[in-house]
Amino acid sequence: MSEFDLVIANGTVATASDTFKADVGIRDGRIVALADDLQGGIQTIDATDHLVLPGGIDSHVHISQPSGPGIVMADDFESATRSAAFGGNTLVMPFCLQTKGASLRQAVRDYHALAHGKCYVDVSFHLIISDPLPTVLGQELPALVSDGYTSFKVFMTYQDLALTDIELLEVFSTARETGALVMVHAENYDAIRFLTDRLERAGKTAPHYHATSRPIPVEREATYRAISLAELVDVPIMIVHVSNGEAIEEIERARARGLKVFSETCPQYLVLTEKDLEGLNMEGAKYVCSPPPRDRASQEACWLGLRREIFQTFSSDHCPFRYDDPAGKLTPKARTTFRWVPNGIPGVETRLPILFSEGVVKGRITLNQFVAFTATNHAKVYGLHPRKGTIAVGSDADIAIWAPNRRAKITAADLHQGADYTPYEGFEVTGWPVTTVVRGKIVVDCGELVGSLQHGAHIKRARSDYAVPADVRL
Ligand code: DUC
Ligand code: ZN
Ligand code: ZN
Repeated sequence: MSEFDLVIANGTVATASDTFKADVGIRDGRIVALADDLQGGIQTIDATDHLVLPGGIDSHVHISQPSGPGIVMADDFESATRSAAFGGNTLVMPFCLQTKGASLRQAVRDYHALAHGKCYVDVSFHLIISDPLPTVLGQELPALVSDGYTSFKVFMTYQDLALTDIELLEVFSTARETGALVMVHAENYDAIRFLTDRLERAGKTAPHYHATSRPIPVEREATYRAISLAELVDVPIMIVHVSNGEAIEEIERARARGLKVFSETCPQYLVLTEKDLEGLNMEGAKYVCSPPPRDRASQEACWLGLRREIFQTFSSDHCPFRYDDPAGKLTPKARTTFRWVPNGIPGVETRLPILFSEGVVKGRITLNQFVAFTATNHAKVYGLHPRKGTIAVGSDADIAIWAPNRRAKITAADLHQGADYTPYEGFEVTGWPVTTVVRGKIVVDCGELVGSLQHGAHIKRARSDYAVPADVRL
């Protein structure tokens, strides 16, 4: 009998802490050996001149999420996980949305039905709490956390999603009691409504006014308020999609006070600006996401936040809508005002190449930081480590093999997503993931899809160490 099902030979392995030459021996979906020269694989991949990295974990993606009347997300589980695999990811974490008045448990059942048999890579669900009913906070949520859904997102903006301060406090308090990690979308709903009404009255309705309606103070205030409310109940929080230096300063100030405030940024805040929303006619709608891309100074602040490891995770916030589609960005109402442009951009396939090229190749971050920001820290923050997010004996064999010198120009025609455009069209990168292995099975082989929709599984998660309140000693 062969010792290994698969050997990845002659590559350079990098983890969040080390870079070394080693062969990786895989059996029954797990890494069972790391050594100089492994023989005896049923199958061998020659990774000479390639990097062997933990498969990307994208802990912030939206798949088949209800998005309002007449609007349909561009990706279902099949296309999203295919696109993720081509982008070097082995696990993605989409959000299971509770709609107002509805049961969270039923939402989870329905979401599993959408994912079942439709995943090329592994998935693990976060929850979104839109209606903190007594039954949800008292019974459903604690039971779901015990069942392995150990993180959930709350919104401080959007009709039908925004929670009031007292609701946030109730939800934060439940997170503390159950040991779940809360993710916060920090933007001030009333301020956005005020600015949007004023812009519309002045006839300023083109897509680029989306950015004008959500300036930095809208995000900075909500970030500070979320932190303060979390401080009141002593619960750790994760501020997602941070876009600028003033919000980062609030996070740093909170940390300096000893609070457990974690944070995430995304590619759009490193390489896009609000100028991108100024395209002709409706073209700017392709870049409408929230918070909006800002300016060069904000980009620099986010790079510094990565370099100084203020951010733990770098996610795509993949939230895809087709552009040329009445069920997407060009929904008829969107032509009347930016208020109705579906909010979000695709990015699960381009997240890793953009950070690798702009970060590692250009010397802004190290290769080991890249691994931490794109895989290991996601696993640690969300209760998947050490099974996921690293290359170590005993861990799942979730691996991306990279051609570090390969040059590519990003174009929608080459991507494997459901959306008909990419906000990064024409962006040039160096370094591309060529082969993706999920629990020992090759899903993408030198740019060819060879995986099966039955292979990707939903992964239950442990409670995160990051969710332990600051005053509790382990
Ligand atoms: N928040 C997200 O996290 N994704 C897309 C839209 C939004 O507001
Ligand atoms: Zn959000
Ligand atoms: Zn999101």
